[in-house]
Amino acid sequence: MSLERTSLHWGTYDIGTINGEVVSVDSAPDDPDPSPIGANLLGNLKSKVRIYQPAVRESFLKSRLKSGHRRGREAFVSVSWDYAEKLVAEELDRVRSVYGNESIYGGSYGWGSAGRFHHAQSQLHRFLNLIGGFTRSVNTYSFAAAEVLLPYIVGSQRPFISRPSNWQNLIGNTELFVAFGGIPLKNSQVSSGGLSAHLHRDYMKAAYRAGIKFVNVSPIRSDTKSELKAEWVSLVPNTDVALMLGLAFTIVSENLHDSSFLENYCVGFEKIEGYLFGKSDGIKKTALWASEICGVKPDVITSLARRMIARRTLISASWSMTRQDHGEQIYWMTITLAALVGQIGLPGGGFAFGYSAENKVGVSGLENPVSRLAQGINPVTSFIPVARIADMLLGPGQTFSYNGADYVYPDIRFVYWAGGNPFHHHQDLARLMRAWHRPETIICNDIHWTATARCSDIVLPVASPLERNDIGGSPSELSLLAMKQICPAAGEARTDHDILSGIARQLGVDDQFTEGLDEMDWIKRLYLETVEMAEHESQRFPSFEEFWDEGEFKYSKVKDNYVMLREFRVSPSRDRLSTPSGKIELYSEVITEFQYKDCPGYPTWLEPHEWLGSEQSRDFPLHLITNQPGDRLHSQLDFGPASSAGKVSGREKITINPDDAKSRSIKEGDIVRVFNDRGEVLAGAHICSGIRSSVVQMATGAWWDPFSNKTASCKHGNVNVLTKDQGTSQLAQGPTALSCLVQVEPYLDEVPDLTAHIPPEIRSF
Ligand SMILES: Nc1nc2c(c(=O)[nH]1)N[C@H]1C(S)=C(S)[C@@H](COP(=O)(O)OP(=O)(O)OC[C@H]3O[C@@H](n4cnc5c(=O)[nH]c(N)nc54)[C@H](O)[C@@H]3O)O[C@H]1N2
Ligand SMILES: Nc1nc2c(c(=O)[nH]1)N[C@H]1C(S)=C(S)[C@@H](COP(=O)(O)OP(=O)(O)OC[C@H]3O[C@@H](n4cnc5c(=O)[nH]c(N)nc54)[C@H](O)[C@@H]3O)O[C@H]1N2
Ligand SMILES: [Mo]
Repeated sequence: MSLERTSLHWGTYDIGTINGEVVSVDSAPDDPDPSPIGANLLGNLKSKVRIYQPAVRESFLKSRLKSGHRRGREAFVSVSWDYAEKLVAEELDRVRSVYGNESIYGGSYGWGSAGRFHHAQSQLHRFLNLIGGFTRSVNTYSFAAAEVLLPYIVGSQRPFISRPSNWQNLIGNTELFVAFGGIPLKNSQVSSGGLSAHLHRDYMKAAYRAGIKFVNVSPIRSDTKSELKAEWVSLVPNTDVALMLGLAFTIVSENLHDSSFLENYCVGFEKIEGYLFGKSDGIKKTALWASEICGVKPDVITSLARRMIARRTLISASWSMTRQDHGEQIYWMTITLAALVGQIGLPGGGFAFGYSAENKVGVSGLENPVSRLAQGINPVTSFIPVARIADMLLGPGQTFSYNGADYVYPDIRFVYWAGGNPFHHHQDLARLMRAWHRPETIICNDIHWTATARCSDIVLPVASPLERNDIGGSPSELSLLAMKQICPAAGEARTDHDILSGIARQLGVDDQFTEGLDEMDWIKRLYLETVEMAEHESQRFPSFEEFWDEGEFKYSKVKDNYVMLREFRVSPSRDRLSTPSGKIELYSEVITEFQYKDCPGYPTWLEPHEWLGSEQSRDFPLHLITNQPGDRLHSQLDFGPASSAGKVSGREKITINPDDAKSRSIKEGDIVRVFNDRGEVLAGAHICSGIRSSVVQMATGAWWDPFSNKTASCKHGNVNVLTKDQGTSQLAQGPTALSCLVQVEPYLDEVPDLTAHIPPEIRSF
């Protein structure tokens, strides 16, 4: 057995292999809380769903352009690399000369694997830029609403979304931690880019020992670990804005708000006050009003409001809050509530987003630059907000609004995806499939036969992160990581870099693409650039060779006491925010001028398109929460042992409250049908009193496995068959997967076999 250490998005492991297959996965000894997700690596390199050879969809090979409607339903033909490279190059050349580079969609959203050099999307963008550019996507699925909104409210976005005051600062200062959407420890198992030590569990324990009282505001009790003994405020999903308005009304009507903070650091309090007292709509946002919407008792709301004022209080909201209809409002309201309390910029107080959403959030307080692969310049200007992909493919030439302007969807003829799985991540998969029929050519580079690979025309096999060298890290993580090749690539798999170099050669741009460097040259370059960017830091970096031998470089400079917005608090005139007023904008004139009904000029309770108070709840009376899986990263390695162990009766688990189960005659372990008017999926029932009644929960990431030819279905439990594909608002156009109603019933038919983890039929040329 050979043993080597490397890092992945979910941790650093000593990996044992025999004959090119993973047989043991042991977490690095100094990881205090290793992630069990690592076990999914066992047997993954030579699994039956591995893509071993370049392959072309059968009728694409025969009749190319006229067969888009057959995507996902046919056999593939294996071809040589030479053939595949030429075919991709010919198609790219044809499309760009006939329709222009705008017709190439290269957004290619997705996490790919850890590592700065082999980051699939960066490689693809670098390549596409060299051949004239592509239509791109902007923002993320994670928190698009925040990315677009926050610059208007607090002047920028990333520092607020992913760098809240760190735990070191909370411990000893915070007294009350009110967590909207909880602080789910399961999510801190990962960090995009790689990590070496999982730190949140220890910080949470220390915070508990330091006497911080936690309040978990969520329909799901386990969103805060039981060790924290959090008070559980269970609310109707998607009603947090109403609850916060009830809290705000209590504070202002009892004259408990911090007038001096509001005057010196904020603009727009009068508008908020007017809205709270019903000046604009005749409705007072009392605790009773809020209670009727959010289902939390009025006295719980008033007492929480008073405690928030009396204690040093941190008000946090999870990233998931932005992935619901009108997801902009909740972050705006969180900031507004924190402004009324008046502790923004003080140790342990204020607002925060995303604690433990990834390992790096709330830990270091650092912003260490890590070099990325240079991607060049994209001469094409067309773009979409990332979650509008189906709209774009279905509606070329149509106009869409985004962030204060109107744009037109380009006419996409060619799609290239590397490092993402839209048939995992996008909403309303049947609709996506209809849209996916339209382009003339779809290419996918992946390691495994995911749904996206199966629904593509040309599929190129990628070397997994264990089969290549790389450098890992991310600005708020605590180390730079040497990612070492564990074994040679299986079958004919190649790195994305090598695949794209081959296509670049066909198109005459390989010299610019590779710059004549090999893998280790690139890794060394990225390391040296990282060192150069950090030169002002006092810490001495080792030589590249020392770093590579050592396997890791730990940053010594961790901010012990990072307080978000401390400088602004100390001197609001010197450290102005980059908002128009230089202050926190509880009311934004700029947003008001956009005149978006679905995103007015101050935080507002707007009913989601689907929630338990809406009409559809008569037919579909359960709110489905589709959150991140605890036992895998999204859809990656869903067939692995850790992910498989989490399934119930072989299907994705659905957690259901005992009352809802009883009234439907559902027992633990039963296979159930979960459905709405967009589709149906099978799932395995888990009955649990830790979920609010009328709410059910399923994790994302079960590989899509439609009943034969019925795209609006899944035998396995892919939740995105059920979710709605609609933007958060005209401002951000973010995804709204978390606003989704369903019905659940026992599944009484014969249970079909799963086929998602079996590759499509592959014929020889
Ligand atoms: N209903 C619902 N849907 C959601 C969410 C939700 O909360 N609810 N969350 C959303 C969020 S926040 C996100 S970020 C997305 C995540 O969506 P994705 O990032 O698309 O999900 P992954 O499963 O990580 O997909 C990564 C793909 O890249 C492949 N891959 C890994 N390494 C490499 C490589 O080196 N090269 C290439 N070419 N391929 C590689 C993997 O095999 C996998 O197929 O999902 C979104 N979808
Ligand atoms: N293990 C693991 N960790 C991950 C990932 C993964 O795939 N696996 N994915 C990573 C990615 S890409 C991202 S973006 C982050 C996402 O991080 P988050 O967005 O924080 O993660 P989620 O688990 O989707 O949602 C957190 C919780 O919000 C609660 N919630 C949902 N809707 C509502 C609501 O309307 N009101 C309230 N009060 N609560 C609600 C749910 O109960 C849910 O458990 O996680 C990252 N971490
Ligand atoms: Mo995400």
